[in-house]
Amino acid sequence: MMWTTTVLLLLVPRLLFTTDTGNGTHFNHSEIINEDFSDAPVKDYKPLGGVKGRETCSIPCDITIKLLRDEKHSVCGQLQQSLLAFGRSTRKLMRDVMEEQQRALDILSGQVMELMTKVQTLSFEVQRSNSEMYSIKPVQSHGRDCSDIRDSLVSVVPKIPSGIYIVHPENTDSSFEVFCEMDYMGGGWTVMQRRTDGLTDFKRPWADYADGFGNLAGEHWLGLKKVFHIVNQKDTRFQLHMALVSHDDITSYASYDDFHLDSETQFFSIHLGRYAGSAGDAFRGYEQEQNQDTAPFSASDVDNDGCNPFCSIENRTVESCSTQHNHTGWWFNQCGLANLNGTPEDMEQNQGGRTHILWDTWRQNGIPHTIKSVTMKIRRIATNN
Ligand SMILES: [Ca+2]
Repeated sequence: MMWTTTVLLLLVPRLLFTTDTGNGTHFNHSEIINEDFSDAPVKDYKPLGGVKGRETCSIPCDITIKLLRDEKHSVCGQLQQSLLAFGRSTRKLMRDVMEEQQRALDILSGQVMELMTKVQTLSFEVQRSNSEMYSIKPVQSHGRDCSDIRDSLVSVVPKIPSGIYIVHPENTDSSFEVFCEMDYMGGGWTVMQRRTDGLTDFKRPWADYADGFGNLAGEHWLGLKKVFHIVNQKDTRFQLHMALVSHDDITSYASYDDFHLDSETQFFSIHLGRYAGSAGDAFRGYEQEQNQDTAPFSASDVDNDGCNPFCSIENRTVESCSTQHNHTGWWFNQCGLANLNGTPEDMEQNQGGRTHILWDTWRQNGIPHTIKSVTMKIRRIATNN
């Protein structure tokens, strides 16, 4: 069996590394025979079956040798065919495996594409829900003031919601939150004061009136510094609008165009344009000494009220209009006929001092209305571009 083992050792590596290309893919039968089955072994051949020597052969030795050689050739041929078949089946198996893997890859590829499409759809869905959230929680849009925000959103948002927005007026380093009324008289109103329930204490010193206080969504004073920044932007003109509601739910308003404030060094003196409205021009009053236009702001600890050392009001001597008006802040001028920072409560309960919201020119049958709520708001009315 030695020769069979030799043939296998020689043939198997060659068959395993054979490819289908080229002329070298098939074995040269004669070469194999020449390599491994040369006539040389004939000399050393020892007959099988205990045959020893030419003299012991039952059949002529050369015939036996020929038969054995033919048998070797036949076995070798069969072995070669088997190995070739093995090689073919191996290559076919590899092709099948590769085709199977390709099909699996195609399926995975399709699944990846499907997942990517789903991710894209979900992204669009998230963007859409974000834009819907925007209308519920509007503190996301920035602009110079509420009019600027209104102008930038009006073409992209069908209904701009009222609420708290962030503004960054021109020529300032600071951004701050304001309440924007977007559904009142065309929208774009920045609320600078709101008084509705009396729960917020308006007895405040100068610093609070300068910086602002209260709850933007409810009662608050935006702050003179912030209002100054908004109304002193380049190429802008602002309208000041006071909306009043009486205890018996009658509404009225007073409006001034070209409203602006001086800086803090000038105590935020107020400047008012033309009056329009149904509540009367309480800021200017009926007489010159009642006129609050151009008056500086006063608070309980900063006295610019024109009563120096005192005023005589309704037969009473008044040194401080702020003290007279429940320690609130306002553009008092010899106290005057307006102070919207008073308390929204019944006048009958406030004998003596003037603690209530005052707009003395809004009257019914000669008697001032009792005011239960007020909102002061500003809006751009024109640009000079
Ligand atoms: Ca005074």
